[in-house]
Amino acid sequence: GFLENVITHPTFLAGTCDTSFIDSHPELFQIPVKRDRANKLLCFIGHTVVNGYPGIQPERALRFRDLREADVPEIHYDTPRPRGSRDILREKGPEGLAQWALKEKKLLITDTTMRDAHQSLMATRFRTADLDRIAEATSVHGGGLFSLEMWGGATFDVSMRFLREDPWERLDRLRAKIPNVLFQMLLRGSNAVGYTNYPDNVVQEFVKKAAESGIDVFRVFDSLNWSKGMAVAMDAVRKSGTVCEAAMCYTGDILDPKRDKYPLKYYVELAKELEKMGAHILGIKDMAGLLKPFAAEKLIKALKAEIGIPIHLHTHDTSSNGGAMLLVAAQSGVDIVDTALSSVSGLTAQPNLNALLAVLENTLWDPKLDQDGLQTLANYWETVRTYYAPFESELRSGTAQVYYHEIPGGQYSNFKPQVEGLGLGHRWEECKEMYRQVNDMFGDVIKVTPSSKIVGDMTMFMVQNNLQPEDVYARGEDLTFPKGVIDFFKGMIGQPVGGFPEDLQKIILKDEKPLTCRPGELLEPVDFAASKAELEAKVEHPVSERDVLSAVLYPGVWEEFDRHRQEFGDTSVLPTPVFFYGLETGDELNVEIEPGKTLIVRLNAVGSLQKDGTRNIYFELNGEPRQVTVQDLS
Ligand code: 3PY
Ligand code: ZN
Repeated sequence: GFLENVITHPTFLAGTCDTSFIDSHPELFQIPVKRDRANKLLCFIGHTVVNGYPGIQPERALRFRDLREADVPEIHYDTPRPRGSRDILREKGPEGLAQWALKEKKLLITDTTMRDAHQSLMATRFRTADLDRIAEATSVHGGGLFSLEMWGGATFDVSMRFLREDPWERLDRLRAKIPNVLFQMLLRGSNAVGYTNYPDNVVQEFVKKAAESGIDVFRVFDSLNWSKGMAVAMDAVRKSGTVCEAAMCYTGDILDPKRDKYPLKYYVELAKELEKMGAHILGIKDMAGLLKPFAAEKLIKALKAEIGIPIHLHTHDTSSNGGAMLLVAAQSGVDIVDTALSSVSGLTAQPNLNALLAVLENTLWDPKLDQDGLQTLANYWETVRTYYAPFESELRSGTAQVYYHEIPGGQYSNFKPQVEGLGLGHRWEECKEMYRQVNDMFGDVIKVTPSSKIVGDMTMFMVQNNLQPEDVYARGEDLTFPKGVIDFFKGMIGQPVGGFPEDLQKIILKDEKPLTCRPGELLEPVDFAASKAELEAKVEHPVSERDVLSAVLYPGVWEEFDRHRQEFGDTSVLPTPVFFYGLETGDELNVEIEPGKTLIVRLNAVGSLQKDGTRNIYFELNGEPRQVTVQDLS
């Protein structure tokens, strides 16, 4: 790279320079870096051309040339951003913001398009490139939204594990373009953005960094509704000066007298407790979409009478009753609701934002948002969604079955491919039935990440091994249960409402003793400085504090992501159609690797398989021929 560039420079070749020539010509250092970057991207594209993208079955892959570029609504560079909810937070602080939300007559709206909608419809696969391109327009046309849910939940893990991009950078890039609307994230209490309890100081450090990086509202929940598992995260949020939205997860059916484990009284007591613990906003997290319209009326009215903080309602439209439920909730006094832009709404995602706005027009609750502008955002996502077709779940219509199996929307689009991956696709109906039975065996638990994953793991274990519940009770001593299930019964993610079913706990733990305290009390705090040094020694380059956090949360995943970044550079700049599907001979593409710097890439030919298992790929880069060699893994 660099040396080549120096030694081919005419002055160097003429032998007329000493080292001061290098000192006075810093561009010698820059040119090869740029070339290196383009080359790395070509290697990545070449790799995808030859081998496809990991996790996409070749028969489900799309073609770059068939995918249309999405229309981005035009925003003039000096169009001022509307004064938004984030300006209110800046002026009034979290308590003032909550008071404002409480007093507003209109229904306040959160848009989940950038987080839960794609988590629930296409396994969290939306890439930063697609989010970034619509960010400015979102800031303008979505300027009247209460918040954008755009981080947390599964996005953190998936962005590193599958998309090979840095979740922190996604946050930076969106924040830079959307200064006016509150950014909201989903935080799984002591499980942070993971699937297991972390030491307290990891949760604290994570919240601190997320707040510094631009998160304004943290929706904190515990997957068993165990308030003890939420306290550390809630305190950290309050300390960071951001908005603490404590959420209780809704399960069962408060209208059904036979489902008496989680009656209205249970939710009212929990809400009061969360308010006492310092919540600025109460979240109701209806992760599976089980809250029926008239149950919502009963719940919201009761809560409004008992608590003094605003209520933010989250649901999933799996049954297709979600829109109706939100209307009843609005009428009953709910303050804020979650919805998604129409083209990524419905089914296992949130109810339709644009449609809700249309029906609230000329009512007391009219959110008075920019309906035409929000339609242009929905149009953008309609095209972008086509890029992600291989990740779509096959659910075609709303289903009343969800009231029976209770699978959360965010799990559904992931669980089905997992079942298929085990070769159990033909037994999908049986899996949903077994999910319900496992829930009964576990004592009717709250099911949301990670408890829902544990129920799912047990379900797949039982279906795969042809076990019925009675088999587990009869010969459980001889079975090796999935690790997550054992940890759950050990108390490693906390204590379920009403405790564990003791007979099953004994069978699963064998002779091990369960915890009854908070796991965070037992986990050793992480020494971040030592972790940083260790990590740098291991990967042989400097890492940021945010990298250290990513690596502490997801050690193996982060390392693989980092290896990708070292080998191919920042591939998040590639448009999605080429990132997933590569190019075919004759295809040409523009890549903006940074503002104002565009590469024009054309694929000219793919060479034949060589003895060493590689192929040469012939590109044109900005009109110049370029060749890379990649391993053919087939
Ligand atoms: C998550 O934790 O990712 C969820 O969306 C739970 O509903
Ligand atoms: Zn959700």
